Amino acid sequence: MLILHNMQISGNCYKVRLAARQLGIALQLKEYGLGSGLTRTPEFLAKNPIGRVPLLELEDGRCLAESGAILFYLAEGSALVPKDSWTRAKMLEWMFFEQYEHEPYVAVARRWLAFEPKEALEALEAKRHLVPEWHAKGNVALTVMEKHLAKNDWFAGAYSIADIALYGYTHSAAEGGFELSRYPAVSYWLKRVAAQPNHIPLSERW
Ligand SMILES: N[C@@H](CCC(=O)N[C@@H](CS)C(=O)NCC(=O)O)C(=O)O
Repeated sequence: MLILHNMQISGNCYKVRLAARQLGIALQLKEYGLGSGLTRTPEFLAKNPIGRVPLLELEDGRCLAESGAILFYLAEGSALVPKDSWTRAKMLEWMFFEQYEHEPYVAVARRWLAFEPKEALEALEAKRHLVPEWHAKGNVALTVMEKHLAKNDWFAGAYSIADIALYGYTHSAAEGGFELSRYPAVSYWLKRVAAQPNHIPLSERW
């Protein structure tokens, strides 16, 4: 069986759990707690030198990092990846947008404002000056999404892994101090994603 090296609260890991569930792919989960240091052990770094989860481990021991790459690997050939090459490229465009323009601000604000363990308060204080920048840049990304979703139901044709990738941290953006009520089209899209067959919430244990 495929092993997902997982952190339950991570939106990046949630994307993979959600796609796998919707694709009917079984996963064995191995949990890495936030701040546990378990992603930086020599054993884990031998599997993923980047030292981060999600990490998908195949039965033959090959390992694949990066949530977007894992989504693409699991979903290729399914209805979650457009058949048409242009629409598939647009899907990838949104997934790269998610990683460069959205996740570094929307996810990072949530991570530090909602989840950093008490013992790391000093580290949070050192980052406090970055919060306005995370919010400003995260709101730029949400505005880009809002403009697209005002005219389209999905990011690339039909519901695809681009929607899953962007849902991961958008649906929990309030935990990072973002006001989703400012984005009505995004809010309707969140409801459409959550209404897809076999949707699971981030908190659901495998
Ligand atoms: N670009 C990566 C980001 C992965 C990432 O930042 N993972 C975090 C959890 S969300 C992590 O492993 N943190 C633990 C660590 O850095 O040691 C992806 O999309 O998978």
